[in-house]
Amino acid sequence: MNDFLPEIEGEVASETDVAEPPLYRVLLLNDDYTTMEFVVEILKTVFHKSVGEATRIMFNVHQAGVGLCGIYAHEIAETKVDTVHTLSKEHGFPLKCTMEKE
Ligand code: TYC
Repeated sequence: MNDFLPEIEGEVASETDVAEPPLYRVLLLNDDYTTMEFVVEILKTVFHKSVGEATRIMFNVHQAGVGLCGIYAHEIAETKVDTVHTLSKEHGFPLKCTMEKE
């Protein structure tokens, strides 16, 4: 027996035994004051979207009221939401962002 390795009894762990961290949708909310250019810039810089994808998401939020920016682990989602709010305030916009469990 190898004293340095833990003894494993029973079956080999299957993929379903491995705990997956919960994921969170980060959503952008529409408002009447934030400029379309600023929202596209946020989607490019904070969410790493291409210009085309950022523009598509921005128009989707503008029309539907809410839209998906990305899906992340809890701490990353929280940081994205905080960054959006900090940048929005710095630029004098009321842009809001939320997160919800997948
Ligand atoms: N509705 C804004 C306008 O007409 C644009 C906008 C889009 C604002 C998406 C916020 O999440 C948003 N200037």
